Amino acid sequence: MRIGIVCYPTFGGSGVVATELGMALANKGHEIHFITYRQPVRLALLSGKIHFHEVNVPEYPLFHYQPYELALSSKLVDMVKLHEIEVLHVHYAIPHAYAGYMAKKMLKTQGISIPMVTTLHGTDITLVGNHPFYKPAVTFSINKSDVVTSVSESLKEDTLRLFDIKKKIHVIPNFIDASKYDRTYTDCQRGMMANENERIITHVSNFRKVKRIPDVIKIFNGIQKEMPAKLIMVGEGPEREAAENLCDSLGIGEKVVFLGNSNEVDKILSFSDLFLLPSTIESFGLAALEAMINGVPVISSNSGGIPEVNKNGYSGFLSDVGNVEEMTENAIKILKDKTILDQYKKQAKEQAIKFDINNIVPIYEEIYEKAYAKAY
Ligand code: GMT
Repeated sequence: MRIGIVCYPTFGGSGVVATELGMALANKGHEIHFITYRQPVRLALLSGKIHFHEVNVPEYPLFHYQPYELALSSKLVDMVKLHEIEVLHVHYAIPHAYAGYMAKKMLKTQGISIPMVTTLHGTDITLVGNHPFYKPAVTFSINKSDVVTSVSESLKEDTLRLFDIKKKIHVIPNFIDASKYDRTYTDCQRGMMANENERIITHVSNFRKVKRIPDVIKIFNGIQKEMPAKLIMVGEGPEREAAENLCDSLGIGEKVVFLGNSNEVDKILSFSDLFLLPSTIESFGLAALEAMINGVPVISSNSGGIPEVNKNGYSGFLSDVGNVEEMTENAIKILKDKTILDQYKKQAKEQAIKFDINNIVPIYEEIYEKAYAKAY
C-alpha cells in the first residue's frame, strides 16, 4: 500500500515508533511517505520505498504563532494527490489528527476519500491533550479518525476516562525489532564509560518533569554507596541542569555522565547493567523496552502502561511513584550478585522479545487494509 505517516521527527517515543514502523512496512514492500517538519531522527536511509516530505512554515511577522496545522494539512493534501497515498497514519493526536482530518475533508471536496488511522501515544492524552485549551479539538479529532489505536491498555482506559470517545480504541503495543539486537560490545567500548569493576546504570529520556529525574539520581546515589557504579544519563531537556546540580551537591558528579541526545542509545544500553524509569506516568515506556531487548533489567514505577511491559520480579522491579527507597533496594538486589544480575538480564531480554516487530506490523497492515476497504 501507499501509506502517509505523520509524526514528530524528534527523539521522543512516538516519533521513534512511527519511524520504526514506517521502515518495517517499507521492508515488506509498502511505499512509505513521512510527512513532517524535519527528517525523523531514526530515519537513516531514504530509498525507493521511503520518502520524506518536509512541511515548511514560512515565518510571517503578522503571525504571533506560525500556523503549523495549516501548513501540515495543505502538505497532506498535496502529497496524497501527488503520490496517490491510500491511507494516512497520524501518530500523536495534537495537532496531527486535527490536521489530518482537515486534509481528509479538503480531499473529499476533490473527490478523493482517504482513511485516517490515529495512534495515541500518551502525553497527547494524559499530559497535554486533556487541558481545557485543547480538549474539544482533541476529542473531535479522535472521534473523527477512521481508526483509533493506543499503545497500551492503560492508555486506552485513560483516553476513555478523560475524553468523551465514541470510537472503538484498538490496543496495539509498541514494539522492537528483536533481530537487530544480537550485537555484543567490546571491552574497549565499555571501558570508555566505566571501569571494569563498576556497574553501569542508565537512564534515557527527554528530561521533563514527568520523568522524575531527581528520583533517578537519588536511586543511583543509594546504589553507589553499596558498590562501584556509574550513571549514564542520555537525553536533553528542561530538568538536565537541575540534575547536574543535584549530582554535584550529593558529591557524585564524577560518577554521573550526561551525554545529551544520542543516536547510539543501543550501544550504550548494550553495556548497561540496569535501566531506571521512575516516571510519574508512561503510557508504555518504550525506553524501558529498548533497554530490556538489550538485556538490561528495569527498575521502574508501576504507573500507566509500564506494568504491561516490565514484569515485576522478572524483567526488573516496579514500585509506587516516588518510592525511591524501595527502588534503590530492588536495584541493589539485582546488581549485587553477578549470577542474579545475569539471570535478570536474560529474563529482561526474554520479556522484550514478546514485543517483536514481526508480531505487530501485520496488525497495522490489517488495520490499513480494512480502513482502506472502509470496513471500519
Ligand atoms: O515520554 C515522552 O515524554 C515522549 C512521549 C512521546 O510522545 O513521544 O512518549 C510517549 O509515547 C511513547 C511511545 O508510544 C511511550 O513509550 C511513552 O511512554 C509515552 N510517554 C508518556 O506517556 C509520558
